[in-house]
Amino acid sequence: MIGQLKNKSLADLKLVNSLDSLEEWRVNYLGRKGELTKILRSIGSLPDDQRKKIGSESNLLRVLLEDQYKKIKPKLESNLSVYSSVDITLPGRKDHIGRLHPITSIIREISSAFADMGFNIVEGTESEIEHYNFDLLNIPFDHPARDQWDTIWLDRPNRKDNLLRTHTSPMQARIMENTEPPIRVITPGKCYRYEATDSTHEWHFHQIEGLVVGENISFSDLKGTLYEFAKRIFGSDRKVRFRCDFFPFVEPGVDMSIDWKGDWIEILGAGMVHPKVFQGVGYDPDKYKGFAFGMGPERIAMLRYNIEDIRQFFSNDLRFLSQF
Ligand code: FA5
Repeated sequence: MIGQLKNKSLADLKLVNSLDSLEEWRVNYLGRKGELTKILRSIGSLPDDQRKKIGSESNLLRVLLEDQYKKIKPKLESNLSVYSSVDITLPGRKDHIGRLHPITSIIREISSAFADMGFNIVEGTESEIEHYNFDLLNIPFDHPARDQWDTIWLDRPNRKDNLLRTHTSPMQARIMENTEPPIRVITPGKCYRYEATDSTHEWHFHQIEGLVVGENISFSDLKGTLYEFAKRIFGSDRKVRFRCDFFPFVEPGVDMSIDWKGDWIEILGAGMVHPKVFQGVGYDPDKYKGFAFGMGPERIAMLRYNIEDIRQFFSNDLRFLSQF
């Protein structure tokens, strides 16, 4: 009797496909007037020899059916929640697939050009202290060069010297303090300046700093490396211009511009590392020479992709961004 009931109840359970039909099944077998409940209630009136056997078999079956019920119920509920949260009558829409931001792509492209030339890649912090952003770069407190970078200062308890770095050059000293020459490294990252924006200036932008230090590094290494970089990014036909420039942490200093529709766009500042910078990090300036550069990936992306206004990169306009 119990065996037949077991087969029948399990066979019926296989037909259950909704919460309603599960409830019907439960009432049929486990409910107050259910078939198994009826047997359990009648046990007391059975003859002694059958009571024990039927009692334990029907109890085992009850446990089995209750277990099955508990397993199936959450499955049916979760199916229900999928259907209730998705409106399957809505017309299909195309998936929106994201892509890399053009500045991320250009930073990766430039980084891989330098990696091919044997440079390591290191990242630094965007929050800096005056010591690295200015002092170790030979920019003393009262030096007029500090005025070139109107700075965004950070309001920190017990610290008055915290700022958002105005350039990636502080990484020069941080790297030299922790490394022995020879050094050949680039450090990409974000910078911030409190300045008015225009078509070639943003108040936050990226730079890629480069630093090479060794015993026999000369100005021709600097020019050769930067020409090679320009060739790899813009092709060998694009016109490149070097001019003298001043940065307190290099001597001599230059800037490099790229031809832009008959005019020039400056993409980087560079020069031979100033002896005072070497002294500041404990390097012997008579033994070591080096060059450094700091380039702007936004300007390079403008030149590569023919973008007239730098502010478009961070205006978050998908009509612009989805063209890359
Ligand atoms: C510097 O920031 C120096 N630290 C570069 C340097 C490094 C010189 C190592 C010598 C040795 P400058 O302010 O010129 O220099 O900026 C370097 C490049 O960053 C610029 O050529 C430009 O490509 C980019 N850049 C500077 N200011 C902005 C800005 N407001 N918006 C977008 N790009 C900028």
